[in-house]
Amino acid sequence: LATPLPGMATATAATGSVAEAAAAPAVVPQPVSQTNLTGSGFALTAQTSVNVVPSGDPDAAGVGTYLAALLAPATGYTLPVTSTSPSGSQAIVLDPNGPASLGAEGYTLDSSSTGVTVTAYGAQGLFRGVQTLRQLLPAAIESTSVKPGPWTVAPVQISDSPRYSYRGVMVDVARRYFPMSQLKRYIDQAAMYKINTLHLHLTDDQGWRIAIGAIPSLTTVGASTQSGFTGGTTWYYTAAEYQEIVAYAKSRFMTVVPEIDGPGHTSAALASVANLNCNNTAISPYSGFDVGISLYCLSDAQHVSNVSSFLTTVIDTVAAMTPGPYVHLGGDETPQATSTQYNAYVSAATAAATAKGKTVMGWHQLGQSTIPANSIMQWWGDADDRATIGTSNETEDIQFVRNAVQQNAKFVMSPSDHAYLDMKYDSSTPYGLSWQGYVPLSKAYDWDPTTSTAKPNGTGSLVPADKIAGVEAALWADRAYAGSNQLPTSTSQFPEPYVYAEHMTFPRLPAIAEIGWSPQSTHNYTDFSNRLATHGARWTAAGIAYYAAPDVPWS
Ligand code: TNX
Repeated sequence: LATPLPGMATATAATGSVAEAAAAPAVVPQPVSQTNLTGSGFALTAQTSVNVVPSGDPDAAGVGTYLAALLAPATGYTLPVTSTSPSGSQAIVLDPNGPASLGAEGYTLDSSSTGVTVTAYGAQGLFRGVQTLRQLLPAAIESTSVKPGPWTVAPVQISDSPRYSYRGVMVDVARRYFPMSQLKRYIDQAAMYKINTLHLHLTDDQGWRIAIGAIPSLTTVGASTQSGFTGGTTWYYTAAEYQEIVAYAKSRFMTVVPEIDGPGHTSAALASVANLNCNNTAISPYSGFDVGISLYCLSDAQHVSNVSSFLTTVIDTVAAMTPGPYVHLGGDETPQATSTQYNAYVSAATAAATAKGKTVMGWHQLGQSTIPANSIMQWWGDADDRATIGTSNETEDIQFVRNAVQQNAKFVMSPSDHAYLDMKYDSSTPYGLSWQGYVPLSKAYDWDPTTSTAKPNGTGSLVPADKIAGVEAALWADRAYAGSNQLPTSTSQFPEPYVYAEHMTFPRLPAIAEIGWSPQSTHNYTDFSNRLATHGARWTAAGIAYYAAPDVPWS
């Protein structure tokens, strides 16, 4: 224990010495239990090895390799990854043979001067524990070039597991195409905060981003636009590229959820395939900024059949490339659809998904129709909807949610007034929208999934707590350009997608991640923002173009 300097001891008398308080590691999301120990911590050196204890889980060794690769750029060390504990040297031990009671993602982490041990029940929990471990090292560990160190792992005992098993982030690659490298970079950044699901919004009015071999026009025509861009080239993921993203996400223990949006948000499809239109004539590709402008033709039996066979081809292709259990069928914003037309879409799309053994996801509007057993609805309503529950002004959104609850659906919570990463932080934010008002960090943090559709009088919940699968932040990209209060006049207003993404995501995604991971009892905005304040230095070291929000006490 360091001796407190004269004159400094009193300020931290309650928690111990100054050195101890200053060293308290700031883990985000907050672990279930964290005890900060005294002592010098573990000194990571060029002699340290990463020891993965042998187990039946073939993915565990990969977590060791991942950790060694994570530590290499800043330390300059090439740490050996071993399966037998080297005698006489200190090691970071990754043990996947922990008790089943840890669950798929839980872990314990013990660090002291003699070593670090992460214990989990399989590889996935080890991977989550490794994300905590990196946060116990100095911020410079995130640097992409060699830094001097020293590399001390703070001494702690942590025992941790997630509140929810679904903790997602959505990327709107339809409005703004993300090059492969930028999508991978985003996956890595989200993994730092224990996000385990990547929802790709692959299709919308402004673009179709996934190659469907049997329908080449979907990409030759449908991928020729973005929000604010058109012509010259096409922007989409080939089947091989999509599978590369799925595999990259899997290596970060992240499941990809592909979204094929419909029956609205379909201009790109309507421009590519003539018989999806009532007049059997393809529309022009759309590169504007509006929503609620399109609908598959579902007004006669022939067109319902056309749409159904189109969706079957698309969903079969996407399902075959997607090892994860979900296909997201959209369902949002269809002002022109009659309920018969809407139901025809849901019936065709869900039949195609369930035929391939996929669990259906959809925006909460999908709940107005008959949905398959075990479907997951994604709530994107807000406090105004909540306020109408049980009143004569009850919104349709609430009625759709109720209908989904009656069908025993589960829910992922993406309340748009908290979890929409495309909302501006404040009036100075260059990008994004503000139809939900501004979403500063405090608002991104200040909500509870169990009450995000609850009755305002507290007499019960519209969505029972045990039907909440988790949370998801949504990075829409309809306004991924500077000066977004006006329509853009020049492509120079469009930053690289990663610049937009990182500005809107950091610091807010860590807030959503903590809502999804940490027990409700730990939620405290002041504590959270004080912890997160120390992560700015990590993002700087990593080269993340984050927004240094003025309401965070960055240190
Ligand atoms: C609403 S939320 C949409 C998107 C827009 C977003 C912009 C939802 C399911 N649909 O089409 O991109 O608002 O904030």
